[in-house]
Amino acid sequence: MAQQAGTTPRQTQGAPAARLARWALCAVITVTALVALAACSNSSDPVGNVGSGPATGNATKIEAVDGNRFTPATLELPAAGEKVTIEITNTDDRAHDFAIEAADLNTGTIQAGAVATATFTVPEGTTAFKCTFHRGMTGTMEGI
Ligand SMILES: [Cu+2]
Repeated sequence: MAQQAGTTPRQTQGAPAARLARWALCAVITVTALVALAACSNSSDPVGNVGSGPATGNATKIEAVDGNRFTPATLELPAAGEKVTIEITNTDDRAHDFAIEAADLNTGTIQAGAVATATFTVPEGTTAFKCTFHRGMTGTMEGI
């Protein structure tokens, strides 16, 4: 038997209240699952002169590694005032990012196995960098 457009077969299982209760339960389970997923999947958006993929020219190299660490954790850069590119390779199996708050810069999420670059002018003195996903995943850089 053909159905009219815009109509659905009438459900006959259960009273309306029971169907509503099942629907509400499904909605609660779905929302809970989405919230749990969001809580364990880190992400950040790119800010500043950053890019994905390897550097095209000279770059200071750093890796994000297993154990929520950067290596090396101390970077020696050209003299303050010079432009530098840092190439960040994520060799870990979880996502990280690379941010320099003093330079208002963030690569955005670097997925496992991915490479990103950050280009900026070397600040005076010692400058901190970090992964915004993992507390304590930090390092410092200094112009030499
Ligand atoms: Cu991290």
